Amino acid sequence: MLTRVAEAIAAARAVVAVTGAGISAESGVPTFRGAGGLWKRFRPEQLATPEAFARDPDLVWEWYRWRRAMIAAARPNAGHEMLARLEARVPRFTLLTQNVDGLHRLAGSRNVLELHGNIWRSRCSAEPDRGFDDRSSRGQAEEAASDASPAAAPRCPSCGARLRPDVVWFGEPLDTRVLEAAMAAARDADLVLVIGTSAVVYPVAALPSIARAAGARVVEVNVEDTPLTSEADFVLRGPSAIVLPALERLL
Ligand code: BJW
Repeated sequence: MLTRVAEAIAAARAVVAVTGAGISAESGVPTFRGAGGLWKRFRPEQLATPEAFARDPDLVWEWYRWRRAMIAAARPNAGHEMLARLEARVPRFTLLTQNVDGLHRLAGSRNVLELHGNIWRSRCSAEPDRGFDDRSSRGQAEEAASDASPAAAPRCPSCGARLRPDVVWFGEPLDTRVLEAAMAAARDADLVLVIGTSAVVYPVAALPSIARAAGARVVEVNVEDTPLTSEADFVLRGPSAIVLPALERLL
């Protein structure tokens, strides 16, 4: 199976990788669903919806600061690194990620579309176009927060409204331009690698089917079955930090 997938990659002109939380699991970043997943311990409707933020922005920020601390300590793993190298080997390669952890770029991937945003950015809840990069030591968002209590939701330095993490919560639309670019890449692909996602969150979960309907072959890399498994042309069962480098050795 691994050899046939390697041959399909070698023959492809346009490859799309769709990644989810599972690719970062071996970097120590918890997934959302399944054993040890965040949604086993936390309720999405209390933390990852616009209503939750309106109700208790301090609680939401506490959760995101805790996750930022975990992600700050994480390094890209062999799976992220393989995809970064693959980009250089394939004529057209697009990485579509649901992950907000930024580990793909840290691994060296360049053509990355972050469909659910990035945990290191925040933006004004009143004026969404006003965004902040909080990664560089203490960003403006953190500065603003420290004026109040360290646990409080930070405020926009320009207008005083609350800042929010620049991620996509349930019930919110994905950035139209990013989603359209992702759909165009999916339609253009000869081969789609779907890696470490439970494939239950839409619209991203529909991208492999969109690609397949346009003629692409679909490869799933996951430690367990997902709703996508039955329509995948190839299924590589195992941890992505093991499976992806093994695949690369056959290229
Ligand atoms: C490994 C591994 C290893 C582990 N190696 N593998 C159509 C049908 C039904 C519902 C909807 C629909 N359209 C929209 C909806 C509603 C909703 C939705 O999809 N709900 C479903 C859950 C039912 N979608 C939305 O609300 C989206 N918005 C939207 O559609 O807007 C429409 C709209 C238009 C106009 C106006 C208004 C609205 C937004 C979705 C946002 C999702 N947000 C989150 C949080 C992001 C921020 C944050 O991180 O805090 O995104 S939820 C969470 O799930 C996160 C993830 O990106 C996302 C997907 O999870 P993922 O990555 O798949 O992780 P897991 O944990 O689920 O799976 C991990 C996998 O890895 C497992 O399979 C493991 O087996 C595997 N694994 N170790 C390989 N080592």
